[in-house]
Amino acid sequence: MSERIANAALRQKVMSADDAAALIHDGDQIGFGGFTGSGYPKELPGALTKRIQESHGRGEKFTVNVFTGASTAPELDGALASVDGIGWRMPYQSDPQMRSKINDGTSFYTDIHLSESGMMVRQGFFGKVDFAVIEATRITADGDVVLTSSVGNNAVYCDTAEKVIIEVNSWQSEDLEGMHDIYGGFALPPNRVPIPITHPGDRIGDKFLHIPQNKIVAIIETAGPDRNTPFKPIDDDSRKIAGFLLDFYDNEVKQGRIPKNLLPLQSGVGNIPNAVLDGLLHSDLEHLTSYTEVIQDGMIDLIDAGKLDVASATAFSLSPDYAHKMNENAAFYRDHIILRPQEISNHPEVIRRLGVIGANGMIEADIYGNVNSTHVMGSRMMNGIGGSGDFTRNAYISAFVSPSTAKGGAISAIVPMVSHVDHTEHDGMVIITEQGIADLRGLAPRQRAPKIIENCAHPDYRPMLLDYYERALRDCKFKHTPHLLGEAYSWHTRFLETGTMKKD
Ligand code: 0RQ
Repeated sequence: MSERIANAALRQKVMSADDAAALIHDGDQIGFGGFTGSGYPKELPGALTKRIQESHGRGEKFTVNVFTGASTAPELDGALASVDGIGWRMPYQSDPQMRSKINDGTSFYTDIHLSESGMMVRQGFFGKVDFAVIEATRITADGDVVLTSSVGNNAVYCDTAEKVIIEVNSWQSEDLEGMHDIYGGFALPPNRVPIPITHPGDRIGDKFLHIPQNKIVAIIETAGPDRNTPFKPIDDDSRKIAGFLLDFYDNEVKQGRIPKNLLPLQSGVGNIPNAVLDGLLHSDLEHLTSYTEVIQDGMIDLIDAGKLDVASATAFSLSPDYAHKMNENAAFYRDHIILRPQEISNHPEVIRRLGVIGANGMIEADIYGNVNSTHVMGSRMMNGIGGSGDFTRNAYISAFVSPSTAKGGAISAIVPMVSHVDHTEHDGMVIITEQGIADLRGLAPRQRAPKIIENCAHPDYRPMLLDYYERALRDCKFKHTPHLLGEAYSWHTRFLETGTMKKD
């Protein structure tokens, strides 16, 4: 048995994943650890999938309700979804199988701001949590748990669940100990107190997760890697978008609105944020800080180059090479990285206080600056709002970044009216595509529209958007936010009917 379980009583609870899965029943609500493919349980979900499949084979009903931190991996979301094992899911996902079960109506999905998901569990809005299933790298002699590559909602699920199952994963570095900062000061209103973070590097909690031992019903030993996906090479459009964003920051410094080393940075995941981090690496900026959700490869490069003093997040989202590097050098990186519960990494109060500057991806924006991050053509769920709302609404400056077209040019990312709204015109401040940047701060709707169309829309769609806007301005009775309601969604319906938003 692994020496990673140092507590004698807990060693007695080691069992196989199959035996642990046998404790779970139809209708159970399970809070799984895991955030963007990091720190999720590796074996119990597969064993549970098998159990569900066998039940279905006998004609019995068996689904579970799945709570997580954010997205997980094919071994968790993918496996359970593939056997129609998930009745309801929250708060974020990005797995192709899970996505298709949400969109074909098999599974309910409640898409929630990541900062609010744990809070709502504590408030009891989702009912009783039956099991928490989390991953640890080590359990101390005192029974304290050292988490792995994400914190996510682990603490809230262990606090609220009736029973806890822990996977102790020997693939994860034991040197992660000391990187986590588990804040336990959550209370329900009216007893809340300020969260005492005034700098991204502040530690306010404990390095261990404390779980009452009588709740722990099973421990499983595992050795599997996280779902670490390689980043695509940075493409030209991403580089252009990153260039616009960095020039914009540079100008903000020149205008005296932000300090020379910027303010704590938040970036979404993906190709464009990666290009932004690469741009920062090749800039002369120093003493950067980050208060964000996930640590990506580019942040590790910035730490290595001595440019990023500290990064606060709730999880890693690393490529396989960088995950290996983290496992080898966690003792070094833990002086520069803090992993917090997502209730804290994404907390509006802290984001607002620190003056975080954020940049997130989008599906589409409209000519007035409303943004859709989640639904393709208004109905098909892509991933979820994730942390984009937590940061956008509360950041000092919040930008949305996207190529100006999708699907080989058949879709314009700038449309007359968004087909679903996640971030209203009141939230986002700056929109950037490879065509250019629209700084919307302080602008009224009629000042915004021409700017977004001229600066951000693709030339193939610019005349169509201008034509729509000018006719709306002429024909709509009310001039504050002019629209032609009968036509506002014609771009989306045309795409659904013909496969392109372009006219003949
Ligand atoms: O689909 O892969 O099938 O071709 O959306 O688009 O351009 O590769 O960009 O990976 O950054 O994702 C908004 C989805 C953008 C993401 C979104 C299609 C496009 C492609 C991906 P294919 P790209 P990205 C921190 C913050 C919400 C959560 C968030 C997201 C696929 O950024 O999920 O911000 N954001 N979290 O073809 C139809 C359009 C489209 C479109 C793109 N207008 N119409 N399809 N696509 N635009 C992280 C966390 O919270 C964990």
